[in-house]
Amino acid sequence: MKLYYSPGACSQAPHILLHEIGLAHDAARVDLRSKTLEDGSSYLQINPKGAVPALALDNGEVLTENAVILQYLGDRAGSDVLPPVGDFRRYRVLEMVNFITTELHKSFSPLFSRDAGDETKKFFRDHIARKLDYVEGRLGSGPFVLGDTLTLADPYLFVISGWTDMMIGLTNWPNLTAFRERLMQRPSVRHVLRFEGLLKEEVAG
Ligand SMILES: N[C@@H](CCC(=O)N[C@@H](CS)C(=O)NCC(=O)O)C(=O)O
Repeated sequence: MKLYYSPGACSQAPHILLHEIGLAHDAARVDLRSKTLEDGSSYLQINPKGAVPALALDNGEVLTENAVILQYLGDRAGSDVLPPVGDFRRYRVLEMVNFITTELHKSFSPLFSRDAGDETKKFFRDHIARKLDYVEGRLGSGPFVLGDTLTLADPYLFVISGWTDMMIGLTNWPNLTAFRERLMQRPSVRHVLRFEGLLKEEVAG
């Protein structure tokens, strides 16, 4: 299978998950501005919506939408990253993934946009801050957002914590800060950050 990604984008969540669950994959970098791949071909032929992530499966299907790609990988893993149908813990994982994708992820889009004005950006920063207050309470001392076990929600929340660090600052959320630092120590996360050219000490060095 092949993951289409852009460095630091939400595609980093399935990228980390692929390493957590040890599924063999290729990763193809997408230029989101020009919608092209590194060989110059059009990414719109892979995903006409033009967004990452997309996951090309070995059977020729291309799956899109981050929350659904995460679920697909979770079911392929067959582990506690996504408990099986019938196990109520599954719905707790999906509840958190859905919260992250609908309440947090898309609220960052105006902050990254050149077209959004200061007032719009303030509105979304305040909105995100209120949602992060909820996450902060859920996280507690962790280690993961749903307690003792890493689930689909954690790599996704890791991405959100990075965007928060960049666009708002993490000062108001010590539990989220500690969560980010814990995840940063995981081999899967370090590997993906290095692969995407984002491992800070190496970028600085
Ligand atoms: N609905 C999609 C949205 C994904 C999305 O927002 N991806 C961003 C990067 S984090 C992107 O590719 N933006 C460029 C674009 O949409 O043209 C999903 O949940 O997977």
